[in-house]
Amino acid sequence: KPRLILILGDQLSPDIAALREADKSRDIVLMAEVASETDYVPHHPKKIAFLFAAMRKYAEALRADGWQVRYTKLDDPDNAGSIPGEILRACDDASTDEVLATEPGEFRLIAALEEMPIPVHQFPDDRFLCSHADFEDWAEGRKELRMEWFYREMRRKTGLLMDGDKPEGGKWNYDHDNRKPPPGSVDAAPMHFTPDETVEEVLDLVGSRFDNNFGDLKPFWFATDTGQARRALTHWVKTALPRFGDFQDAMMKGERFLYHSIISMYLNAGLLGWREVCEAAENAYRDGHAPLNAVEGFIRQIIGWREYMRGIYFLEGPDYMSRNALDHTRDLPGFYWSGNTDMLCLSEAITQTKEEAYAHHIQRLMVTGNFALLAGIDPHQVHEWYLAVYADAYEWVEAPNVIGMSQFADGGVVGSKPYVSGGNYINKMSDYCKSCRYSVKEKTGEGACPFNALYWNFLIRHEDRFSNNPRMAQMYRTWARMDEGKRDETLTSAKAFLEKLDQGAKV
Ligand code: FAD
Ligand code: DLZ
Ligand code: SF4
Repeated sequence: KPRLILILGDQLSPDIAALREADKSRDIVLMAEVASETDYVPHHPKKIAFLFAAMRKYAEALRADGWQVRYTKLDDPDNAGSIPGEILRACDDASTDEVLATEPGEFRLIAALEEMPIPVHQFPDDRFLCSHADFEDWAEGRKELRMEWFYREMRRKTGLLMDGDKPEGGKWNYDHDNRKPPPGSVDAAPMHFTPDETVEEVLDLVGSRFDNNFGDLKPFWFATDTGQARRALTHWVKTALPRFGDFQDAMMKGERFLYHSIISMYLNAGLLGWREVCEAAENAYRDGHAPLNAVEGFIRQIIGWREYMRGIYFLEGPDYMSRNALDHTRDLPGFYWSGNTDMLCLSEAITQTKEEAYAHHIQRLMVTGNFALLAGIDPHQVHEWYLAVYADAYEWVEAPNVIGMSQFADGGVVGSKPYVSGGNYINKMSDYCKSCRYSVKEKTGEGACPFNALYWNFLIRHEDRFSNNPRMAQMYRTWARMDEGKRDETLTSAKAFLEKLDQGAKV
């Protein structure tokens, strides 16, 4: 009898583990668009459309390669509405009870497969460089799980940018060169793809079913198969990688992509693999096309941060998403769903998120993330927002970035200090402040940049926890030196702002 081979929406790699175990002549590949996956958070319509289009094209490619594929569309009247439901229905129809899967990237779905009335064999997802066991070994006995040490091991393991057993150029990390303020103009743009018939069909479906979700469905220009994603990668390496490093942390009004690669959604869904991506970048360096600071910075994001975040998610376990080390309870402000705020940095980041299902790292960390942390927003609500609104968001990568790196809700597993800043940092790294209603130079009062007073308010609120942190001591000394009137004014200013926020007034 046949076996069912489950392939999820973010498992669209040609060599995904469960498929490698399968027998083309007898087994049936099972893929399903289901409400339980589209609705666990209100995903951005572009994200849903991207995944459905990529799933449908992947299924077509398997069929063309001789596989038998059972594909359930979302509007199929018999759709069981969940992955377990679709497995059971398919088992019934094919008179089988043998199911092979690749381990999902989310505890919720792993548990759902484990709890099925029939056994579902889950193979490890070996599309990653570091297995769960390897990460556990690395973490074992360490007081601090520093990404930098993990990254160096990954460099040695892969041989990427290595010169024998030494790092290329003599240093492991060239981040110091990667902090330039925004350039005068940007001479790069991600490759756009015109929707084909499959994409158009999906756009119709998503447009009618998810019209109420946050986010614009059109224009839709993402790559939706491996061939296209590879073209997008090649285009980026040629046109933008050389300047990626320099402007990695910069933000610019109206410039949504700068020199970023815009490949995270392709990597996370399986259209691209980490190795081909890193090798493309390394080759550009070896050919003299891109400088070391750009290529090292990029490779570090992929074999360092991306793998490290996945390791943390699986190491920490399912309760990670409900951690709230700083006891933050304020509701997520309504403007996260509209962009309707006078704070220009936030309105830029949120508006582009609405239109593109994308914001780059510093926007996510130092604008939307920083504000939520300073304002004391409930980290679980912040987590659900990020999981919904970005085309690249899956819990294994989103949660360690949000709960850990951005909100410090894990109490310091990912970061040794919280990523908070006043308006100064944003002003240094962007050109936003000069067109903002608020004045970044002013520290208190109605017209002052809200980040300024909120920053001190955060530090004082959490003085017990952070004043002994050597990396933050300097800021507490600065506070102590401020005259008392100024300190009172600062805290009063923060309080007035937060009251306005709580009343739902426009800020
Ligand atoms: P580039 O800047 O070109 O970087 C290259 C690649 O490196 C990315 O495609 C990505 O695969 C990888 N990468 C870079 N930083 C990270 C990181 N911190 N963690 C994991 N991979 C990284 N990334 C996601 O893929 N999914 C998420 O849901 C997600 N949520 C985030 C939430 C917050 C609060 C923060 C601060 C970061 C988050 N990131 C997430 C990481 C990062 O912002 C995105 O990977 C990046 O912006 C994607 O754009 P890009 O492809 O243009 O990346
Ligand atoms: C994100 C997502 C969405 C929106 N829809 C589907 C779907 O209909 N079918 C499917 O197989 N997968 C979908 N996914 C991806 C899953 O949510 C993802 O596999 C898990 O969250 C594990 O990472
Ligand atoms: Fe953002 Fe403050 Fe700058 Fe306005 S002044 S853009 S709120 S940092």
